[in-house]
Amino acid sequence: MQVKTNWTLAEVKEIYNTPLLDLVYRAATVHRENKAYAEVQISSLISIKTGGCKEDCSYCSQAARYTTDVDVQPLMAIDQVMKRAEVAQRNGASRLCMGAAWREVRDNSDFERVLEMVTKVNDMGLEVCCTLGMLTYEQAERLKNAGCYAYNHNLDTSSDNYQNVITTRTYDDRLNTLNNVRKAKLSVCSGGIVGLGETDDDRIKMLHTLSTFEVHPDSVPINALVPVEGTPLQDNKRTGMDEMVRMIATARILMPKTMVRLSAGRNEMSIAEQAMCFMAGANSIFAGEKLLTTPNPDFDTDMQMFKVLGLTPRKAFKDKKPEEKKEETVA
Ligand code: SAM
Ligand code: DTB
Ligand code: SF4
Repeated sequence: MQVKTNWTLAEVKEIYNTPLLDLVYRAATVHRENKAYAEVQISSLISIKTGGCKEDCSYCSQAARYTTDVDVQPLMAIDQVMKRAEVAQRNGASRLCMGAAWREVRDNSDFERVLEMVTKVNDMGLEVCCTLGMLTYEQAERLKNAGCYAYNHNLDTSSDNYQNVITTRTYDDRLNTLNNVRKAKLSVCSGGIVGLGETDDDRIKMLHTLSTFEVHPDSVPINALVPVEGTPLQDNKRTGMDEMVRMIATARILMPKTMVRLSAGRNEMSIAEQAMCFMAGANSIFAGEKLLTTPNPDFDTDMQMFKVLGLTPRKAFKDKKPEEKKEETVA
């Protein structure tokens, strides 16, 4: 399967604006060229450091400046993380994503502790993903050497809309970290949120940015905004199923080899709504009763859904390591 990285904005727009069922049909056709189309990656999230973040991301329960229900928790002990990792693995997760409410990583004892967690969780046979805020190249390299597999760093929205959502950093800061992550040969995970108050054009532009990276992200999470009381976006209306399906299907067509993750928002979706997302090419989810700070379907509920839909959990490390991956790129 060839991967195209020179999509024009007009091409992305045309795909995105296809009537929904035609779009799903096309995306499903692309997805079925992948022989593992019925496999879904299960990733479990742990918030290893919660709340008290100095950034002003207007969707986030963990920003110190908003009054939300989230209690500030210091960096978790390594044993506690290991216990959570064991439960996730027993429940079928192949990847563990550790999230910290940091603006950026600092070279201090907390980072040393995270590196130790990474090594220990990797030794259990789980793919380790971290999402810790901005990183330098050296920090990305240290994560990689400790056994980290992937790094999540979302663009969230278009560059035009970024300052309406976050003012304490720039889009270029985000792109810069993603560059450091790719250079350190970590698997790149980057996506966005639907329901921030963005326009269709913002969604199209974000997908255009992701799908014209020199190498496509290895995974693209598509989150539906979870409106959190106390944040500026608390009253935003629930994201429609059609909006999630459209984003996922467009991402699948643009980035055929990428894992497209149906991320936050599943707690409010029926099995039928999620089925449309899998049909449209989603092949990864976050499972376990909590995302970082908000509820998510529990493992048993998801296993029942997998049974109904004929989906199977994907095994860890099925992909070649990112450094061994050579894409056939159409220039
Ligand atoms: N602090 C780090 C950062 O910002 O990169 C890592 C943790 S941050 C919580 C990870 C991602 O979670 C954000 O980039 C955003 O895409 C997503 N997220 C946070 N709050 C959300 C919400 N209420 N609804 C949907 N997605 C959310
Ligand atoms: C991603 O794209 N979504 C996850 C993960 N990467 C870190 C986080 C979703 C957070 C939803 C809100 C919360 O639970 O605080
Ligand atoms: Fe902090 Fe990340 Fe939340 Fe932004 S999204 S406030 S950087 S934890």
